[in-house]
Amino acid sequence: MRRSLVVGNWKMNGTLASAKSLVEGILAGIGNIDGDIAVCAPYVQIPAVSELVKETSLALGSQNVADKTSGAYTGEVSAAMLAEFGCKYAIVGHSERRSDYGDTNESVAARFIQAQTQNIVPILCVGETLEQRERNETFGVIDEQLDAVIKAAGIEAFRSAVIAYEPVWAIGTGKTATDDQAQEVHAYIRNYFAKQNQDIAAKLQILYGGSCKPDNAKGLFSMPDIDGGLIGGASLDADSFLKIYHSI
Ligand code: 3PY
Repeated sequence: MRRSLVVGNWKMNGTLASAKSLVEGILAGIGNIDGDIAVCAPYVQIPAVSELVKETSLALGSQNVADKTSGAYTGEVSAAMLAEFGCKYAIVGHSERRSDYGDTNESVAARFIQAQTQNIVPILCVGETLEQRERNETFGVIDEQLDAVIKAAGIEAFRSAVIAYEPVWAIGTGKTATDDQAQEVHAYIRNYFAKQNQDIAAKLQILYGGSCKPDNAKGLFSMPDIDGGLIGGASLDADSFLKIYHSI
């Protein structure tokens, strides 16, 4: 009943030329499978990628969005600006934003709300650090991250949102959660929503992110509560990204 979704998070990589050839490579191999696919490009590459993906089944997203509507916020990019270029998704609360740029649960909630004001689907990232996992705090951390968004946006907002579970210890480290470790947390997240609204929980797409690669995607995506992936490094190569997409 849930559609699968694979999203590339390019992070701060590439040039205009490499972004274009990556998109062309992805478009050439997308095929016709029953699942959704998107790339989240750096802001300045969004206009060019937007032209290339027009009228294709490859959707476009951003890696962040401002927590305010408009005004004197130097360096920020609003949801309305992203909507002008046809962004369908916006990643919010990626752990790199939380740890390196001071994004808090509250500012992530504000970004989530801003995205939805422009019909952009927020991809809300949640996940624990290694220290938190070792202290058995994984579920408590995820509760706090989700509680903050539900408090600000309301549970109904999750009818048009995606969750990405990204254990921080698996990001950029080459370490991946095992299929069972990931499934355990995905099931926990689904159950967290089910306690508030069964229908929303059943329909919510929950992606796994964190060193997801062509050789581990199939196992992860075969788990009952994993609906696809948010892909870092492996999304920078068209063949790897397509192999992951074709694993759904
Ligand atoms: C990773 O896979 O490293 C990611 O951070 C995906 O967002």
